[in-house]
Order: sequence, then C-alpha cells, then structure tokens
Amino acid sequence: MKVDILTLFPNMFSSPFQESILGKAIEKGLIQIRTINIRDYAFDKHQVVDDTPYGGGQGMVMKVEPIARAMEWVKSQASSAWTIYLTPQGNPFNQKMAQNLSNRPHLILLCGRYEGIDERVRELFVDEEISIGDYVLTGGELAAMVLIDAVSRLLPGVLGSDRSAEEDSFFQSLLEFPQYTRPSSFRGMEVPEILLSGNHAAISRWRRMEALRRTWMRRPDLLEKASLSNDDRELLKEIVEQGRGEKIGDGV
Ligand code: 4HQ
Repeated sequence: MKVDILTLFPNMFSSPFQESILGKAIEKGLIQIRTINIRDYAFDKHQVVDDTPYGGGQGMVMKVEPIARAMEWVKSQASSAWTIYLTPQGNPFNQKMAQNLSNRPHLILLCGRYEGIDERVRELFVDEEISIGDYVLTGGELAAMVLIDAVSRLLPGVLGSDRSAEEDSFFQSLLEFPQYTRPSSFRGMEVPEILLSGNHAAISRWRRMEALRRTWMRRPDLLEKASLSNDDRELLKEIVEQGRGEKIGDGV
C-alpha cells in the first residue's frame, strides 16, 4: 500500500514509522509512506500557507492554492488514490473502516493545522473525512498516524503469521480477555489455574467467557453489534447471573 501524507510538519512522521512493527513493514516494502510538505507548494516569497478567515473571527485558515498544487502533484502520479481529510467533523474511525481502507492500494492523507482548511479544498480533492475521536488536536498529523497504524497492521505480512485472522474475527467487536505470562505467582497473585492446565478446550471457553464479561461490564454497546453464538448467549447468561462485580471508573 502507498500512503502520501500532505502536512506542514513532515518531521513529526519520522520516528513513529521507523520503530517496531511499522518500521519493519516499511523496510519490507509492504507499506510505502511519503510525506509532502505543503509549504514547498507555496510559491510566494515567504511561502505563506495560511491566512485570516473571510468574515472575520479567530485564528488562521490553510490557504487553498498550496494544498491544491501539492494535491495535483501527488494525484498526477496516481489518479485513483483515495483522499482522506482528518477532522473532528468526519466519520468516527473504527475497525470496520480500517479494514475497508486496508484494501485500497493508495491513500492520500491531508493533515490540517490552525482552524482547518479552505472549504474549497474539501470540494475539490477530499473523498472522505475521518475523525479519530471527539476531542480537539493541534493538527491532523497525530490522527493520520493513528489511522496509518490501525490500517497497516491489517496488511498481509505486517503482523507475524502466527496471528490468525480467524481468531481475530472470532473475537471481533469484543474486548480482549485477560492475558498473563511468567511468573505464575507474583506477590501472592496467581495466574488463573485453567491457563496452566493445558486443557485447550477449557482455556478457549474461559477466554471467551472473560472477553464476554469484560465487554458486558465495560462496553455493553459493543455486544449489540457482536455476532454471538448460542454458546455465547449461554455464557452471557452465567455472567449476568454472577452480577456486574468490580466496576472501573468511567474516566470523567
Ligand atoms: N484535528 N480527528 C483540527 C482533530 C482531529 C480529530 C485535525 C484538529 C484537524 C484542523 N482530526 N485540525 N479529532 O482534532 O481527526
């Protein structure tokens, strides 16, 4: 997959894409990421990329001409690319969208700063607007990184082959079950015995149970969308009978 990023801050993208799984995927050529500095397409003497908003008001707006020139240069190389603008006004990003985007050969991500972009950029170049959540960032760069991270790990060969797509889909739209690794005893806290039993059927059932329990306790909204088997419904009945138990804070 090719990803072109239009930004005023290309340096922000260097280290996140050099490390770990994403770094390896780029090294292997599974993802080709390029940054395009919008300022390089501002042709006036001071390379101005922003201006005050028509109608007055606070802050600055990104000018249409530099973005249009940068876009036209990128698109001249791949006219079929899918162009995304990162903004709180966009469709809320989720795993399904990540999956759909992972099937596209070429993405263009436009990162805004200040109060955003001239509306005409949207009309001319943007295929889709995406938000990574209901909060305000200083720019679209971190949002673009979040999107690239979520999409990249779905590309064939990016994660180790030991991770089965089947297992992923079985647990789709459920929260993860608790994980443990050695030591089996730490400060008197024991790993659940069943995980040490070697009984794979029992372990699978326990994990499914705990994934359902977590989801029911923390994100009951996800259970509506999850595809649950009859066995799952039986497990859920048990969970509901056991009660909601320990409750974590709601973060507000
Ligand atoms: N911004 N999800 C404002 C975001 C954002 C988000 C990007 C800040 C666009 C102009 N982007 N600029 N939330 O807060 O994607």
